[in-house]
Amino acid sequence: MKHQKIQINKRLIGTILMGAGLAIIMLLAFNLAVMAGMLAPPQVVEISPANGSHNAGVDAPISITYDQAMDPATVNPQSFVVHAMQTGWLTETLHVDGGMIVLQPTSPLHAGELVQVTATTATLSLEGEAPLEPTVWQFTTAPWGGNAVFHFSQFIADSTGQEGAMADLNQDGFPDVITVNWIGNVRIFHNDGHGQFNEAQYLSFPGYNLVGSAVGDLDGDGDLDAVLIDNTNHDNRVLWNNGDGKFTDGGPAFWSSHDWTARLGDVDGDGDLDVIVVSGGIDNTGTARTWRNDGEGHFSLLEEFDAREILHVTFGSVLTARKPDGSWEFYDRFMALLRSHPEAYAANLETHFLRHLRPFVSSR
Ligand SMILES: [Ca+2]
Ligand SMILES: [Ca+2]
Ligand SMILES: [Ca+2]
Ligand SMILES: [Ca+2]
Repeated sequence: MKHQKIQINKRLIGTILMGAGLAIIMLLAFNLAVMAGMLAPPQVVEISPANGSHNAGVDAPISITYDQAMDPATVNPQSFVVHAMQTGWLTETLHVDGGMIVLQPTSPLHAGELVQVTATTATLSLEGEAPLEPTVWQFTTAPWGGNAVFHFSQFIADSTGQEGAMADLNQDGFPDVITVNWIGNVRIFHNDGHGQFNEAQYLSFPGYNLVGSAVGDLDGDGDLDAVLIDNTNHDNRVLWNNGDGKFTDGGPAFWSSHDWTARLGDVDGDGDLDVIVVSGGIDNTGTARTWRNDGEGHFSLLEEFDAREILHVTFGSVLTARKPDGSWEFYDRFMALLRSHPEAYAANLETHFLRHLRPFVSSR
């Protein structure tokens, strides 16, 4: 009996030792993998077409390459997002070749089309590691032909027309036009394929002072929606594309403060298009606001930035810029200009300092 007990204990100790040995080996393997960089976050090696390029082919593959093999199961149009701003969200099947993720457009993009790409952190390496940061870039496709000589073709807006946008709203391959005007009207024109535009829809927002519009797929269903920018105190609106290039009013989307214009872009790297709005402000100081998209076209204020700061920083860098030989680029000429117009300089200084001091002056 006693002998048997000793036998059991020996077996138990053996099992424990074997388990511990296995754990040590696994720990070692894990450490070796980390040391070999196998579990390091994927690093971007290359993107194509290059960021900011203006001569990408209309059928060029769009790709990102990481320094390690990526897991195809994590790659889809929501994790590698391509917004072609005249075509819409590209939902083609993506291909993974080692560390390279590729989208090959199934039909050519438009000439001169802006394309915005987000490689999100939802794509994982085969080891399950996510890139530390999303990669967001944009490029423009190259135009072909053309000699920069223009001939009048068609009159499609009215005298109160403001900022319009061109994009393939009904997804038939030809760019269409949306225009907004000063008295709250929106007109949608569809391209007949021969460059002739026919009015397809007319919307009216009485009291609105529409000055800007921007087009992009804001709700992630593939078709191009529109943001309408108001210059009074009405909320800016979103129009939802029904898929056929006609729109349903989405109602007030986010507030306006004498806004002027909007641009769409993925500012937070999650794949959906956010909105950057530039407003004139009541005192015309200028403010940029970023409105974050929740992916379904609901917007919340992400950031507010006083555009005057840009002016100050730019002014400083221009003033201190030097030529390769060390001499001033602009400083001498600028100072000479000020010295030759002392009255104008003094008047401008007064206006400038008063603007800064006004907030501190009591209204009593
Ligand atoms: Ca079209
Ligand atoms: Ca849409
Ligand atoms: Ca839609
Ligand atoms: Ca976004």
